[in-house]
Amino acid sequence: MQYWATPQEIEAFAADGAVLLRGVIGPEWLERVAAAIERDIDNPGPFCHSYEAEGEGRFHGNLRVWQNDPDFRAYCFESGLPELAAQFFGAAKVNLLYDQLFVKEPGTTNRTRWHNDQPYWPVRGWQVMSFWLALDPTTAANGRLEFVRGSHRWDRWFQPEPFGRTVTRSYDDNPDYEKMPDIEAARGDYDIVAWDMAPGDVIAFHAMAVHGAGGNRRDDVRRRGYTVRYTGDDARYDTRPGTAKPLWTETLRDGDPMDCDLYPVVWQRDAAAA
Ligand SMILES: O=C(O)CCC(=O)C(=O)O
Repeated sequence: MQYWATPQEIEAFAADGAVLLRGVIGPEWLERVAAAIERDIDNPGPFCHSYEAEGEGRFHGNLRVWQNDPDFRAYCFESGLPELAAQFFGAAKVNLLYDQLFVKEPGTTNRTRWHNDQPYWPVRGWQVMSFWLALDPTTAANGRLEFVRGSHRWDRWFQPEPFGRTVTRSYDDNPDYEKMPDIEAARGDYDIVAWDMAPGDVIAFHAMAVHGAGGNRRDDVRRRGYTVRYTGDDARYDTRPGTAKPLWTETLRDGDPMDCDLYPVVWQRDAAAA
């Protein structure tokens, strides 16, 4: 069943840059995505970027997984998230940007460093957002996401840094980006917001929102997160330096609308009305 955001949720997203949506994804999709995650861990695609675990655990990351597995693809296209993105954007068209896995196994103490997403991505425009799906009960103890409230409106582009020591950077420095301040060391100076989540809950967040996550300090609960990212009407391909090379395409030139095989149109108002 399609999840529609309430006016309060849309307002919270606009003001805070992130909002928790409860029970967006039902048991059937959860089962399909969970099975696809296990397939990806066993047989990861070319963009796998597992981060070296600091503890006993394992931090499995991968992107563009929709291109490898029909169930990830179906989720990105048919789970109702494109329509939901259109609702948040107020857009007539939604493109899939890409999807990404973040699986922290029990005992994986790695933090996900504070960052904002759009500096990594070859896209400009305001209508760029993500939906982070929890597949496990997620709390402060096993690495729930945290956001700096309102940071999407700072208009600050922070230099991406790898999430793990062994990850090869897939992007260059951009001289116009600034260094991320040490938010962790000065948490009290920031308005940090976070939510405990149940499987099927989703956090909708803006691509410029500053966010991070703790490690999974539980020894009995995984923390499987699956993010899908979409763009709306005003998004344009952007060849500025510093973006992640696995997201580059030869098909588009700077300033083009996103539409192409890598960034397919997944929802259109005209088609939905027909
Ligand atoms: O799940 C995590 O640890 C990080 C998620 C994240 O940064 C994202 O989805 O943009």
